[in-house]
Amino acid sequence: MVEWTEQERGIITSIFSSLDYEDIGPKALCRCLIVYPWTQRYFGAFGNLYNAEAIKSNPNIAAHGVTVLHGLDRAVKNMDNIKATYAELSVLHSEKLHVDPDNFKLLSDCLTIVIAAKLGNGFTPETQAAWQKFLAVVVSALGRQYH
Ligand code: HNI
Repeated sequence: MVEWTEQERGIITSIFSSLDYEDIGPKALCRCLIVYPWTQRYFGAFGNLYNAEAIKSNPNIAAHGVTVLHGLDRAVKNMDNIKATYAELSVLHSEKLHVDPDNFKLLSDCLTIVIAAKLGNGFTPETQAAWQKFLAVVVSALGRQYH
């Protein structure tokens, strides 16, 4: 089981409490789809993804970016049991959506970049360390049900 220090818990909770889901979620997902275009293949039913502008103005993508952050919210609320919290979501991404689990890391990196840009100087090395540890646990939990 992953151990969290009080400082790490505090950092993760405070990032989420100040997070504007409607801003950060879409930006992170758009960045992932633009920087790693092969990730677009899972969003064929989402409408126009023709170029970066189309992706950034696609309302379905924006809405899904918010959904992903709400998914992360569940991990924040269950930091001591992220694996079990994501068991079902992992099965969904594996068996139904057939998302290559390598992509979880790509999206989480995009999220880190967007949050770092937002926090500016507030994104200290300690903040980055706690944040990336959190995302690494999320990525591992989402990849658990793949076989
Ligand atoms: Ni993901 C659906 C959370 C990474 C492709 N995804 C969801 C849902 C949540 C979610 C929550 C909604 C589930 C439901 O309807 O019950 N996804 C997350 C999280 C991460 C993640 C927390 C990682 C941080 N998903 C990814 C990645 C891809 C991805 C990296 C593809 C590149 N997800 C999808 C697709 C759907 C999806 C596709 C279904 C969307 C739809 O509405 O059809």
